[in-house]
Amino acid sequence: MRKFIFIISAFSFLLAVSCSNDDQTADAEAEIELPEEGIEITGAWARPGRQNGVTAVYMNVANGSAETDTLVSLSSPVSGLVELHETYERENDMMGMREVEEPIFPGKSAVVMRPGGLHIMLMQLQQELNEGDSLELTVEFSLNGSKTLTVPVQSPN
Ligand SMILES: [Cu+2]
Repeated sequence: MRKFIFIISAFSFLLAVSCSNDDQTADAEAEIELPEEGIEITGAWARPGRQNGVTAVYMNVANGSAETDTLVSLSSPVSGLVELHETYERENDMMGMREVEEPIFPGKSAVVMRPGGLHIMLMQLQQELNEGDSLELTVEFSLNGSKTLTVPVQSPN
């Protein structure tokens, strides 16, 4: 039963991504260069957010090594709780989001986070985040260790 739910959720996630996909984003995905080794994060940005509210961070995670890596933890000084979320389609064409239970980053490939798809959710914001601000985000992988990013706050578009 669990496996069945996983298949369904993976399918609706793909559906959601393909609906919001246009040729331009497909090109952008193809253009992400893999590093020769290790994990490289590019294109990170965050939406503005209110104090005590939530925001989302998007980025490209390119894994140039041959091995699949997994996400161990996420943290940010501006947030009380950080999770990797996926967007999925609920009943009645409503969109929902939920934590990714097994966040994997396959070797020799890139994972793209974007509005309407995968995103890093920052909850319990300790401060207001406006366009032009930036925030620190630490992403820890099991094989590639942790990386602390400075993420610019931008409005979508
Ligand atoms: Cu979310």
